[in-house]
Amino acid sequence: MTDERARANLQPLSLHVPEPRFRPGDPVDFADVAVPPVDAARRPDTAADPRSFHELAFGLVRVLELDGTAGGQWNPRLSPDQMRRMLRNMALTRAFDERMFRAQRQGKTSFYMKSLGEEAVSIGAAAALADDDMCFPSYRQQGILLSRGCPLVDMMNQIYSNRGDKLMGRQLPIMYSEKRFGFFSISGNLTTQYPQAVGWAMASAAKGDTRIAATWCGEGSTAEGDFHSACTFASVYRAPVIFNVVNNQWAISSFSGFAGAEATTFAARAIGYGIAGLRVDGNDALAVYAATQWAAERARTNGGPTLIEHFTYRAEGHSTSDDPTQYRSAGEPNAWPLGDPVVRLRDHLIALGEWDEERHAQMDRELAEEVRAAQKEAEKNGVLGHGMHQPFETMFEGVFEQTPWHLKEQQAQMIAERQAAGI
Ligand SMILES: Cc1ncc(C[n+]2csc(CCOP(=O)(O)OP(=O)(O)O)c2C)c(N)n1
Ligand SMILES: [Mg+2]
Repeated sequence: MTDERARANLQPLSLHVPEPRFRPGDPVDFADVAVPPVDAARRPDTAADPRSFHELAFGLVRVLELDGTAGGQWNPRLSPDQMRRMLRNMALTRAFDERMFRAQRQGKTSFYMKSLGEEAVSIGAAAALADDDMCFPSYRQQGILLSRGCPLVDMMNQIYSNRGDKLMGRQLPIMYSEKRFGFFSISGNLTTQYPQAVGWAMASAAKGDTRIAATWCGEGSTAEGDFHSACTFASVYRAPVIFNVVNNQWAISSFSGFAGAEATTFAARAIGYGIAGLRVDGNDALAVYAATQWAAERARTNGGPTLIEHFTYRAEGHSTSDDPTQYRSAGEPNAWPLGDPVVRLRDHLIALGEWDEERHAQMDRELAEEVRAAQKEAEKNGVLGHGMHQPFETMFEGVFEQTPWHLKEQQAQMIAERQAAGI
């Protein structure tokens, strides 16, 4: 029976609606963002029981201090050549992004997404994975394709949906698909890649293969059901998969609190599924490398999945269609306490005596020229919106092995209508 009188003194029920700390015009202070020293996180054995290192889901795996020194148990001790390659790939990603962003502003394509400030997440992982491990990325991991040597012209052809676009203009610009480079087709439907990665990983194991899968999604995307069903399957079957959550604080204009960041970390999601969870400084390319290498070894030795949260910051807009000045303080990107991933690796190499400002500037000039030359080449195949780059009737092809009768009918009708209109 309900006792109305007993409840009479209670406050009415209410909901907590998260609110970001800084809005446009607010001064920014990230003093409460904990940045532990590099030796604070221990590195467990890759075969360890996930229950024995829960604290790693709440701390921050770091290798590079902000003064350019490196240390701690997670230091992967890479050679200067390996680190210079990673630095170059991050700088290439930045140069490519810059050029393609401008191409969108010049009306040569309809859409582009930069990864400014998050380059280490892709480049560190690509360096640690085997080249034939299968990647199921989101739309901000262009750095993987660039690391694996995908020709810039091919990527640009896709962005321009031109005659050279192997996807024949059927995907939104930047939603690449590159079987050659172990890069699964990007989907605009957030987080669908998560269960797909688990399925691929399970198939790899079922076939007795040695390749593993890795997948990426943003922190906002962890709110999707697909994220959770992927974690359940991976946990149950100990699938050889690495789950990367790129926590760049924002999901377009929604801050991370709407995906649960006020209550716990994203790495802590792993604990509920009984899988390994690591929270990593996402602006530290060496830490991303080390965590990925650890998770890859675990997966490849049948130790099961790892969930890695990459703590980073989206330094610019969500995409070319976004204007972050409308919803967040302009001071945030510069106040972000984990710095710039390119600068951090550069400073480390300089501190080692393996790099200098002049070589860095020279590298940037070379990369800008490489990207500019590729752009010129790609534009010979046309740009988006300027002409019909693919035979229009091909839009009905390539989905089904045998085109169904109703699509054949629509295709024929379209051809007839265009002929009648004299196009
Ligand atoms: C299922 C689904 N819901 C919503 C959208 C619209 N949408 C596209 S990107 C995005 C934000 C995703 O943010 P996050 O997962 O944090 O990734 P980020 O863009 O920060 O890398 C949203 C809501 C979508 N594409 N698919
Ligand atoms: Mg995000």
